Amino acid sequence: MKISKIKSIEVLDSRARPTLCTTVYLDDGSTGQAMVPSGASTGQLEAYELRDKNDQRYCGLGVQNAVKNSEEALKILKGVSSEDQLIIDNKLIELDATENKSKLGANAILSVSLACARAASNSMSISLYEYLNIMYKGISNKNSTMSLPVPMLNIMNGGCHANNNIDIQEFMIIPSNKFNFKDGLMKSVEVYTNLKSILKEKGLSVSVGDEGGFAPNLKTSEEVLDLIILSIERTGLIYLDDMSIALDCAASELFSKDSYKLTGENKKFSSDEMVFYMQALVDKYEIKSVEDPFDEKDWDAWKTFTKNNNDLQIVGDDIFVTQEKILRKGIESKVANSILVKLNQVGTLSETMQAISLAKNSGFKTIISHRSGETEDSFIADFAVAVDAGQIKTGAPARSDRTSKYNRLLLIEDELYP
Ligand code: 2PG
Ligand code: MG
Repeated sequence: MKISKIKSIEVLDSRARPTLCTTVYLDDGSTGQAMVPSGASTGQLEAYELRDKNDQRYCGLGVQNAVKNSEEALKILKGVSSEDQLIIDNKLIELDATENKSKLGANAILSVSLACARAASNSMSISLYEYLNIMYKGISNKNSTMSLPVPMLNIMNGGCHANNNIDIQEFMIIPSNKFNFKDGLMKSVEVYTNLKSILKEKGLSVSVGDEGGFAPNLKTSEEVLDLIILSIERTGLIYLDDMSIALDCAASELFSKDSYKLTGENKKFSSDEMVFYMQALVDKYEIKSVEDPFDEKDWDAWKTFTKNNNDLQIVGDDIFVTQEKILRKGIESKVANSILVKLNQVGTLSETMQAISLAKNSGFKTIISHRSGETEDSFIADFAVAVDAGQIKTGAPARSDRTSKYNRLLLIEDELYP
């Protein structure tokens, strides 16, 4: 069905920053709406997020120009079929005509790209995940199935997502894949709830960070990991058999002038020392998955660590920024073995699917991810199911910006496996 109108407004994300909400209208009266998220620990090569920089509004963070640009995209999209996602995305890329989508803004482009997909699924009266699965099959040229992802729940927040001294940004729990989605989520919620009680008993703060995980003032990663394992055991679960731990170190945030500064732990490491530190931490706690253990430019550390850890999931986020070209280089250089997938790092739906397809064809695992600044839009839940991603990370099981994704997955599971 043909696109007839695009309308956007500024709405708020979970950190009180403005973002776009775009509605695409079709000739048959169907509409599709999308809101875009926003990161804090961003990779340098991410697609450009356009902000107004007008200090008179929203402390300079307004997105009125991006709103205008998204609506102006109608001049190239009017009359185009909403089902032609590749054509839509390529037209947006052409109109922008910059390397990093800095003219229109990746936030403007993504809101249109996603709203078109929603409009198409509404017009066809099929679920978004079903529609996206059809699209993914076309883009990947494979008969991809659908599946519920295993969740990675960020229950302790540090780094630039919290106002505490914890150096590592995210401490996540992963329920065993022997559980279905609903039961895995329930077990994870029980661990989260027991962790809250343990923190209270110890007189530690139970206020939360940007992604809904607790953010007490602890100094070392080991203290955090001990508390998480204690809460897994108090839940009556067996560590590793029932529930594992994943980390997102967001190490680019720790790196400056050739060294890693762990302020909470009061340590300063060279690249080699950081490899050693990460290895010791991962071995001691039998960590299952580590994201961004090193700076996005410290490829030698990534290579050594990948070579030494065949059984560990090593996830590239800031290093790959969901861009096919960089991922290809990473695969060739044997850097990491998994990719974190964020739609707004690249800026269109079809480019994101192309990166996923390359990852899968190369034996890389894929994890669909939220951003630390989120909205109630649950697009990534449908997306993770549609591309058979296998895993999703979308924060703690708390705060509506995070639970909207988990709740949507519960609904999808109920639809697919009643
Ligand atoms: C990350 C993300 C999401 P941000 O580093 O993986 O958890 O954080 O959106 O701030 O980049
Ligand atoms: Mg990350």
